[in-house]
Amino acid sequence: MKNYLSLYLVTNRESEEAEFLQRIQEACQHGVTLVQLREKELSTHAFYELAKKVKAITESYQIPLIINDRVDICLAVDAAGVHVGDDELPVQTVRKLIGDKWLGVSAKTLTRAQEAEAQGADYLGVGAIFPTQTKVITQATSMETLKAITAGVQIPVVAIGGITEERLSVFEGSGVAGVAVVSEIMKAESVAQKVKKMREKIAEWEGK
Ligand code: TZP
Repeated sequence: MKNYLSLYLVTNRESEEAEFLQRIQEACQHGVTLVQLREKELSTHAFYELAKKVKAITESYQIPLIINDRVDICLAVDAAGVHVGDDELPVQTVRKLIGDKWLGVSAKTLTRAQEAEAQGADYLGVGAIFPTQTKVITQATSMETLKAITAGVQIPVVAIGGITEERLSVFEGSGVAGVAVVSEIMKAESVAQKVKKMREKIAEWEGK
């Protein structure tokens, strides 16, 4: 799964649905490697309907879809996996529910990261590394903590929070498998150009 984490798009639905889906489609077409559907305010039914539409897009590009928080939606649409934070079901419970689907867990400390790994996480999301404009309850995670986590677990780690094209170079040598991005892509003037440029920059340090 590590290869799928390189440029990880986390969605933020701030536009009309047609434009939202169009942005996801453009991002998939031009090089994001994974999409996480993150919805905090939709009803279960609306989330399910939206997830089916997003999955139709990601599937057409053979890109995995991860559902934020909601195990039920993940199973209902047969997504590739689910990503959970601290306020969700315990990691080992999610693992039991989803079988061998991918399980991502948010971690802000090395202790939490190692716990999540032991409890069955497939990958970790670590951040916010930089201040973020996206509506989220989070706290800052330093680059030192990020590096301690990548060195202290076997599973792949994705950095998140305020990641822009300009900031990508700071992750060279950090040990991350990739970066997760919301606004830099979802709010880009040209999603296609932004994704292409980010992929090029990531390729410069990937594998180093
Ligand atoms: N978790 C930690 S920061 C964040 C999430 C979901 C939001 C990141 O959004 P952006 O716009 O890429 O800073």
